[in-house]
Parts: sequence; structure tokens; C-alpha cells
Amino acid sequence: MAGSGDELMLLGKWPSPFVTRVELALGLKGLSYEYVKQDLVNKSELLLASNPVHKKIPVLIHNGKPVCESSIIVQYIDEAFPDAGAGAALLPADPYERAVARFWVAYVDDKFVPAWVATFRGKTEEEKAEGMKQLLAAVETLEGALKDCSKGKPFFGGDTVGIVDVALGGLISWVKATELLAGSKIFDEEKAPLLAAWAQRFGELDVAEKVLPDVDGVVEFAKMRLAEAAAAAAAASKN
Ligand SMILES: N[C@@H](CCC(=O)N[C@@H](CS)C(=O)NCC(=O)O)C(=O)O
Repeated sequence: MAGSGDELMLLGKWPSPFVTRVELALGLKGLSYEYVKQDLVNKSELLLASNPVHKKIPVLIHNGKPVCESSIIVQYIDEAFPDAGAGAALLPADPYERAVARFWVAYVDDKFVPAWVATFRGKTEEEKAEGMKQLLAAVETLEGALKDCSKGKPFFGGDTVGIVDVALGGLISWVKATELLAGSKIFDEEKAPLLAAWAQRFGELDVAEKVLPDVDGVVEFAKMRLAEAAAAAAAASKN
């Protein structure tokens, strides 16, 4: 467990990118925790009781108290365990820089994630193409954000990984899997060179190597889910 009486339990399921964010934050802080795998078809009493509003993973349970929503959990971990790990904070110390970092985390959640989801969950080819268009626009915006936030340093957080790195880093395997499934580049070396180099650098961190789901596995998982969704849609159209 986390030490000095702290008990941490993570309700998760492979290969959720939102769970990956929390695993990254816990790993960066060097915190140990119990991983409790969830069945999202038959949700456990523990999940339903811990996240009664959204009923989604991840949930972090700290000494019996649940914290929900991956971006909030990551910030909670940083604030609850300020001295853990190598000592580097995920949130900047300066209030203005904290606000800027939180803005970009919200941008990833509100713009990047829904566009990425639409690239493979869109009901028609047009919806998927529109998702890809919006995703590439978000990538272009994030390329500028990386330039401004990093100020020539390796990460959004500067010399060390910050909350924006964790928010976007948790999605890297899925972005790569989507590139393979869609047959087009998202973190394109030519159109978004800083972001492409950042993704490579982030993926090489020890914590990322341990935690990021294997890309081929994610591709297989996504194909399986898409086939299931297509079969369910076909069955529904017959009724
Ligand atoms: N905004 C949420 C998204 C979490 C989410 O979508 N979790 C999915 C798994 S990847 C889930 O629990 N789905 C179950 C459901 O929707 O019933 C977060 O960042 O934590």
C-alpha cells in the first residue's frame, strides 16, 4: 500500500486509457496499490457504490474514500501525496501555470477524447471522417500548447512530467492503435513534429513502459469491440 497507513485501491480494466492515466500518476509517485479488475458488463457493487453518478472506471479508493474521473484522480494523487516518488509535482507550483495546465487537461478531455472516440465509434463513415478531422485539428492545437508549455523542454510539464503529459500520455497506445486501424497518422512527424517526438519520449519513460497497454493488443481489443457493436446494431435493425 502507499505507506504510513494509506490504503489505495484502483478499480480498473485493461486497456482503458483513463485507467492508464491513474496508473501513470501512481507509478510516477512510486505508490503501491491494489488493482481490482472490473467487469463492465456486470458492474460490481463496489463500483456502483464508489461511483454512483457515472458508474465508470477508474475509481481510486483512498482509505475507503472514492475519487472519480481520471483527470481529477490524477490531481488528487498529486495533492494527497506531495512528497511521494522522485518529489516532482505533477501540477505546477505557480497558480497561473496551474490554471494553464488544468486548461489543457480539460482541452484533452473535451476536444481530443470525443473526436478520437468518433473516429472509430462514428455510426457512419462520414461521422468517422468528421471525427478524424476534429482530432487532427485538436492535435494541431496541442502542438502549439506543447511549444508554449514546454518552453523547449521535454514535456508539457517542462523538465518533468506534468498533468497534461499524464492526461495525453494515457492515450498514447490508443492513438497508435487508431493510426493502425484508420490507416492515417495522428501524431504526424511532419504536421505535429513536437507532439510526435513527445509521444516517443513519453513512451520510453520507465513508468510508461510498465503501464501503457501493448498497441497490438489494443488493436485486437478495438477490433473485437467494433465487431460486437456491428453485430448488436445488425440484430437491432432486424427487430
Ligand atoms: N471521463 C471519464 C471516462 C471514464 C470512462 O469512459 N470509462 C469507461 C471505460 S474506458 C467505463 O467505465 N465505461 C463503462 C460504462 O460506460 O458503463 C474519466 O476520465 O474517468
